Amino acid sequence: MTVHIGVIGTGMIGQDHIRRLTGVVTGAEVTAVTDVDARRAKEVAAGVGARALPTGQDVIVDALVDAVVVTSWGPTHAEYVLAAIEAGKYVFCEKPLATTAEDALRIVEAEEAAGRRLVQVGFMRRYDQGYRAMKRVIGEGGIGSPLLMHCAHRNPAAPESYHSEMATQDTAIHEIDTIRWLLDDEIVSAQVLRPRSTSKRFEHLQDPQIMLFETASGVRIDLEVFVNCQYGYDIQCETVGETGTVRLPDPADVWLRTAGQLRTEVAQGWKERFAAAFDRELAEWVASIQDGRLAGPGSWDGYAAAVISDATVDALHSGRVVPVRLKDRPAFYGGRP
Ligand code: NAD
Ligand code: ISE
Repeated sequence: MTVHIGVIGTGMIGQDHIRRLTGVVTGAEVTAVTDVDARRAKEVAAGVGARALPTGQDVIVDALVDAVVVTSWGPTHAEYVLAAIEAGKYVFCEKPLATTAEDALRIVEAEEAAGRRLVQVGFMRRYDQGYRAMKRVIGEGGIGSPLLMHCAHRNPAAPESYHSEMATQDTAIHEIDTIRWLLDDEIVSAQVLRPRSTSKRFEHLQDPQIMLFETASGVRIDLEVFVNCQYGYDIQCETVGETGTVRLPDPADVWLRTAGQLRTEVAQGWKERFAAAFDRELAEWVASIQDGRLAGPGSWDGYAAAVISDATVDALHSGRVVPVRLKDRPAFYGGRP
């Protein structure tokens, strides 16, 4: 069965997902798109033989759309996800699920009331080969009980519109989800340290930041977020356990020996670094719709990430260790994270 897909938001990642759903993933067809920039929507639609519709609501209720992909700006996500649930359609929403914990909770409640899982959140690192291997090792007891985790999330440069809170809301949100999923544990507190800022940033930005998280079982995580590191898009993660450590590999690339040097390339952006993970994420999403059983990160994960993100932003401003207060996880969403 072909899954007919409507895409809301035809910007950078919207276009990348449309290319993927059209040319990489089997069993999917993009039948409708929209964007507040109608000209852009029309151009993108023409490129894949889809229709450009005036609004997101039109896409959601369209009879030729079975499932919706939301790739518009973060603050618009909740409204579209709620409308898709109301229409009884599967919806894949890029991160964040919602920009407030209240909106994320409304989505959790709406989905529970609908009685079946309809929502998947775009936490694509769960589909990265290296992260999957790390989760397998931890789950099989390969390093004993995890005790510590060291992470770094570096981007080459951030635009002027990027502000200090976005280091959490836009960037660290990936690690917030990955930590919960890798450790099968819940984050219970957050703290943020402010090192000396790089001179290569816009004045208003605190960059880098060090975030410290603690989980319910007592694992401590340090995360460096550095979005003007200049040299590339670099994601690091090492988990230290009682009997060993497991570390994320660098993406495979050749090593060049020349002129007295040994060199390899560093990725320059998320598109390149996580290309294979995005492919797998959407392929598995489409396959799970065909099976009628969503299995990827869902509304509860989007809600938990939003609450932890709020606590981390609070910690940035207050300098305190801020506790994370999640609602009780509904039985509908199964066991821990
Ligand atoms: P973008 O600005 O390139 O594209 C967003 C598009 O949405 C724009 O074309 C804009 O006109 C359109 N839009 C905005 N409001 C809309 C609305 N109400 N209805 C319809 N269209 C609307 O941004 P982007 O980089 O593509 O990011 C989009 C989303 O994807 C963000 O939530 C971002 O956090 C997420 N993202 C995720 C990753 C990842 O690594 N998973 C990477 C990049 C972006
Ligand atoms: C961007 O939106 C992403 O999701 C990238 O993965 C992240 O590295 C970047 O900091 C965000 O702005």
